[in-house]
Amino acid sequence: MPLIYPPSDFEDNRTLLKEFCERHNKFDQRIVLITSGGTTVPLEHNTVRFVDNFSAGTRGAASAEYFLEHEYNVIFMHRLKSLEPFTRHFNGQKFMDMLELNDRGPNTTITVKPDSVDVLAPILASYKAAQEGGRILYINFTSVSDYFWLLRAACECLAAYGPRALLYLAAAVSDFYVPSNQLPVHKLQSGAGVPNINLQLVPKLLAPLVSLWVPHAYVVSFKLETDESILIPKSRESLNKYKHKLVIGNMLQTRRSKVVFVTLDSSYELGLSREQMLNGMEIDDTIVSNVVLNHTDFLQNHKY
Ligand code: 9Z3
Repeated sequence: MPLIYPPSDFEDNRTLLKEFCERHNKFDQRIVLITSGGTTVPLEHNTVRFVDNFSAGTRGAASAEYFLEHEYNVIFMHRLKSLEPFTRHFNGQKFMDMLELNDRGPNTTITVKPDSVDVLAPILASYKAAQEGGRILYINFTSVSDYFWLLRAACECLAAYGPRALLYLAAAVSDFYVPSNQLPVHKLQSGAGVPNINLQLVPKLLAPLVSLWVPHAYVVSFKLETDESILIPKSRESLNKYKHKLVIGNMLQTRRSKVVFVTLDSSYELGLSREQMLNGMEIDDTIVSNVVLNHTDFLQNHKY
């Protein structure tokens, strides 16, 4: 993995992570590291083109809001320009449509339309509370290599929390990459013919993360599949291999309405009915409540 060169803003992010973790590490405070969004795989050092994936970061951004509600301090490590907690509700034109321009001219004022106040007010209140309490730290990555550097740096800081740290690895991290020494420096030229792109397997960081970096933390990973018949077997395979606590399996097609919680000795499905979805409920709320219950249970039974 091209871990030789850290991203240019790496030291700044490391300082932010360190300060955030130290500031909140008192009494019984819990902390969650959420990874969110996809990662890019650059095809050139001066990157014009890259391989990407579908993830918009909805799962991670929504879950961050619910973890804050459960009194966790949150490190939100996300793909640059993917969805973020709170602002995700006003993506695209939604925000503009909530506003009204009054008295165009020198005395222009802007107000929130009365029927939008009910939507905006609770989200704004939660956003302000999280900001004012300094309870959420936003850190962003773009490429799979940036992601790895930051993940390791975050774990270095989280280790001090022992079992009070929860890792919620929801980012869709690329399984393939082009090694740094095989990347052309400059933009691939079409005149040079069809490029021969040789993708290699990305090493799974879950192995050192679980056994070395945060050995006492509660680690949850996500497993995404498109073939339902392999979802639970693959999730269990991951648990057996990496020895973490929980895999949350989801299908690309149904990830907004159902997931399966897989542990070494059990699996159970969580889902939303059509009616619940029409009422605006989010599966992420249910997922987070259940993860928090499992984490609480783990904390109560934890022995160093
Ligand atoms: C997930 O499975 C997430 O739930 C989604 C969320 C990426 C499906 P959205 O961004 O989607 O809300 O649209 N994340 C993990 C996916 C993944 O790549 N897992 C690896 C694997 O399946 C293991 S770490 O092999």
